[in-house]
Amino acid sequence: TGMLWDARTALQSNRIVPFYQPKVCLRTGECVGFEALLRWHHQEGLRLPSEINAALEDYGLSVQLTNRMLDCVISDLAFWLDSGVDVRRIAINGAAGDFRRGDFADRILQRLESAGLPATVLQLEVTESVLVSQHVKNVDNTLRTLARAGVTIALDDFGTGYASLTHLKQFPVHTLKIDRSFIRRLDAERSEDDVIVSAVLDLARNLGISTVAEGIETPAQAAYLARKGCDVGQGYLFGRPMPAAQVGEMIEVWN
Ligand code: G
Ligand code: G
Ligand code: NA
Ligand code: MN
Repeated sequence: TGMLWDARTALQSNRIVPFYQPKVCLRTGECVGFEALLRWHHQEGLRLPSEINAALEDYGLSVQLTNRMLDCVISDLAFWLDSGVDVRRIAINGAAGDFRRGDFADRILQRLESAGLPATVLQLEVTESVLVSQHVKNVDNTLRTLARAGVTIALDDFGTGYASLTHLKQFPVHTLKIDRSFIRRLDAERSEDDVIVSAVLDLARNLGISTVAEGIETPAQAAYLARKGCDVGQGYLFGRPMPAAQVGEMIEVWN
């Protein structure tokens, strides 16, 4: 398809880059890290990941896409470390296809080692669907290897997929990211989302898992979540995904 051709060309010509969206401690207001979100500079403007992801995943190219993002993120991290910009932790997104061959942990850890970076600068976000994929054995081994090395694991879009609560015990999950669809109506009166979000926050607290709320757009949502004990917030209220060049300034302003 034209889409696949475009996507492959973009991968080869380095027109896929990470943008970085800040994560903010809801208690102190400090910036505690960023999520790397891919952006594609296309002739017709900036394209979003959903468009490229679907095209590449169908053709088994998600490994190349993740490698490209990893290379960019690690080179940005090395630059930030050199120039005294403390970004804390950067999260990258893994796809189901990344776990097919069983070499995902090596792909991450070898790059960190080559760059002389500690594993603790990275977090891996995976969606619930990855945990129930057919490569569950590889997923389990990979997440354990990464966690042992110091890469933390976040479960993305929590509450929208198929993962059962058992997965929280089975896999080394450090962080739950509560999906943005539950956050949207939090400042409306008595929405069911209040009940769900409160339950997830309680569950996470009792399991010793930290929490991130996605898609925070209003101060009321942030205040509600802070009151309920949610650790970290992410969303347009704090910042949109931004190019690497703006990250240093963001940290200076917030911390
Ligand atoms: O940035 P945006 O809202 O368009 O992201 C849409 C979806 O694409 C999100 O679910 C996000 O997790 C996913 N995504 C963003 N960047 C990457 C990436 O580098 N790799 C993978 N596999 N998914 C990504
Ligand atoms: O699948 P994932 O949850 O990782 O998707 C994150 C996507 O949500 C990114 O594409 C990002 O651009 C988008 N996003 C981030 N913050 C907000 C927000 O506050 N509001 C909305 N509507 N989208 C957001
Ligand atoms: Na994500
Ligand atoms: Mn998400």
